[in-house]
Amino acid sequence: MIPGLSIVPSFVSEAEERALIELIGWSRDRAPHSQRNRIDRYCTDKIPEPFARLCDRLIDLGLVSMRPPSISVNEYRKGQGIVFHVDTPQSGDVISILGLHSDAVMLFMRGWTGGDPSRGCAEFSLPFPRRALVQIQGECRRLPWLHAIPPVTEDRISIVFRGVLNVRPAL
Ligand SMILES: O=C(O)CCC(=O)C(=O)O
Repeated sequence: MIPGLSIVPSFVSEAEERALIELIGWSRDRAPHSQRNRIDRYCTDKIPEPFARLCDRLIDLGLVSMRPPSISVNEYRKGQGIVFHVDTPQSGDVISILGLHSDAVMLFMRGWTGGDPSRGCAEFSLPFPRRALVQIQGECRRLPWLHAIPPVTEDRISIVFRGVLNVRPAL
């Protein structure tokens, strides 16, 4: 495992997963997006109650030090993924990602090594089962580390909690 990378299996139950998918409004009749996955964003005062409860669970389990102020929902159709990237500094020190609806893989690469950046040159491959929570912080949160989701083999959703700052000791 890369330093700073961790996974919590079964962060939500199967019943909770079903309720979250219903809330997100997974709609099979929505026109498929050809390249990019669909993204919805929520900020501090407009976070739906079920997402707020997940934030409380993150705190109760000691996984974050504060309520994540920003939540994004990614909706991937079969064949869609997200290319290698590093999240912006505004995304905070800890990124927490809950995978729903299908299993996936998360790839990690240390800087560009040439070749197709969307697949193929990963140095570390993390199986990311549905209902698990992946946390990216510390070393793997920063360049030169990049992460990606290769094209998914089944429709998938992820809920991404951002904006959490590590509490630093006062000087
Ligand atoms: O969907 C995922 O599991 C990863 C999402 C991600 O890396 C991002 O939104 O920046």
